[in-house]
Amino acid sequence: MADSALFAETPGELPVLRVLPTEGNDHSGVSHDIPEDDLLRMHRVMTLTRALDERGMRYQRQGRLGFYLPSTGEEALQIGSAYCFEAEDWMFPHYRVPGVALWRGADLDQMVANCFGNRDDNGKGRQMPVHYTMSEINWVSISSPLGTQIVQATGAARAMQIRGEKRIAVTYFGDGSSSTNDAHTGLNFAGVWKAPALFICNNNGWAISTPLAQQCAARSLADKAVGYGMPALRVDGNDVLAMVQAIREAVDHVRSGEGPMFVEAMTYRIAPHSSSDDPTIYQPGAEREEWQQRDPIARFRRYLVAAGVMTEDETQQIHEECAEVVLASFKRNENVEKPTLESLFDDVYEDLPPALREQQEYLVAVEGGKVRDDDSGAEFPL
Ligand SMILES: Cc1ncc(C[n+]2csc(CCOP(=O)(O)OP(=O)(O)O)c2C)c(N)n1
Ligand SMILES: [Mg+2]
Repeated sequence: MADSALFAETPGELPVLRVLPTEGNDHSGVSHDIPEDDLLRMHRVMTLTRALDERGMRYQRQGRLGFYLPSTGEEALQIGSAYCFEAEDWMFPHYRVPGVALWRGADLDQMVANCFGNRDDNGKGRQMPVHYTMSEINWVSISSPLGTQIVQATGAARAMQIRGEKRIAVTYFGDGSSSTNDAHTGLNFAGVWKAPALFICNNNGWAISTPLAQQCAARSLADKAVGYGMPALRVDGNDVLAMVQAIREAVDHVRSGEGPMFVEAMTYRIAPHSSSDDPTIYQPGAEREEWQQRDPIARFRRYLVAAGVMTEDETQQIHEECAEVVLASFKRNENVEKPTLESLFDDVYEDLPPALREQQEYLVAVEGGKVRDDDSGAEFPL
């Protein structure tokens, strides 16, 4: 990574932990103690995460889905970290880590139902696509406002500490989100309380069109941890085995009661921020292409094949299987009806107050064509 302008390693910075070679086929220096079955499952879930992205973006481009947000190229960061947690730990995620949910056994159909906001969606169509809610895997609902999950993780970790529990709170956030007020508040109080929280900063170099250097002057994001009184690690986020090594070390530290820890995982957003974005307008093309060559799935596959864990043909077969499973789920969910407009008013009050009941009846009447909406075509009042 030293050859990238974005992640130039200046003197004094923490080294970036790496296990797999960035290129080539010399795996003689690779060492780990991960059982073969786990390696295979890691590969499968990384491939499934990619397949979900590919189908989500395609459906959006075909006009069959309103919005999608990919994490393409960031699968190692997700699955390598997810591997290190226990089922009873709590996740406070951002929108760029669906693979963590898949690793924890999330129901793919439920995730796709969220993307369509249909009647099977446990969020009843009230969340943005890719903003999953899955309490059954200890996954807190994703918030669009950046950084809010960081304070939530600190609060939950503090509660776990007071109750004397062994579990930990894990939060994921981007490089841009590390500059929010909530990041400061969450990190600061986790440090003060020595709360069992793990902060994983997904440094993909960009906050939509803002490059890291335009929103943070620190030598590295890991440097920030010093000011909050917690140790930090930097790791190659495109190297799934390095992620396991780094996050294991961090989890051991946090679970032992020594306090929180900060991990800066270095990757690059090779995909658009979302289906609404065109990064070719602002990302240097050569840089993106260079990072596309560092695909974490291809890199892991080179190792798995070289180590005799699987053959090229088997990797291809898994790719096809994952694509099929995802396509079947999209086809199924595409045809599920949307929640009724009326249902927008449910779940807040046990008995709907009269003013809201009136609005509900009005909305239903407008939808049914019984009443003309006088406001239609009016300016949005802002
Ligand atoms: C508080 C807040 N400010 C701005 C936005 C608009 N916004 C949505 S995503 C995003 C970029 C976030 O970048 P980063 O934290 O690096 O995460 P990434 O998208 O790169 O994974 C911005 C500015 C928002 N959702 N919330
Ligand atoms: Mg980012």
